[in-house]
Amino acid sequence: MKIVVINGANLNMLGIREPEIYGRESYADLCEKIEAHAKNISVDVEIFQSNHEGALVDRIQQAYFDGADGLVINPGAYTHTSIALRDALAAVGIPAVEVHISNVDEREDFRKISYIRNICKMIVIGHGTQGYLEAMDFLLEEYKK
Ligand code: DHK
Repeated sequence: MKIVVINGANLNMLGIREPEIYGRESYADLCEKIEAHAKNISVDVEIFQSNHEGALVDRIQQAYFDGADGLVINPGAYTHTSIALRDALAAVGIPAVEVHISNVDEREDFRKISYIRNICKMIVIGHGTQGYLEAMDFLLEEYKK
């Protein structure tokens, strides 16, 4: 099974940005954690981060052409703004899980809107970086069905 983990705007700033909200782990720590988990559950994983909306669209499309079986996506702020990301997820039809480190439903009202939520099979919010691993486990279970 091949999973692509896609992170959007400002997630490269983990550990530096608002640690009281996003924690003290760096982006490199997150990538290490994802890679170690992938090894444990025997899935192939590729991790991608960009601050640019179009690059995220390109990476979603690329996942289709690469034959990816699942997507874990945290678009950062593009969650709340991007019809293009929603359309890309709908276009490729790859089972996807929306992840947010913080509990977006308990923050500002504008964070309660997600353009991708009803395209995704599941959402994990407010579980910190552990949420990425839960999303991978879910996708693996779906894949086995
Ligand atoms: C990350 C961001 O960058 C925010 O724009 C989202 C999300 C929340 C997170 O919790 O991972 O609103």
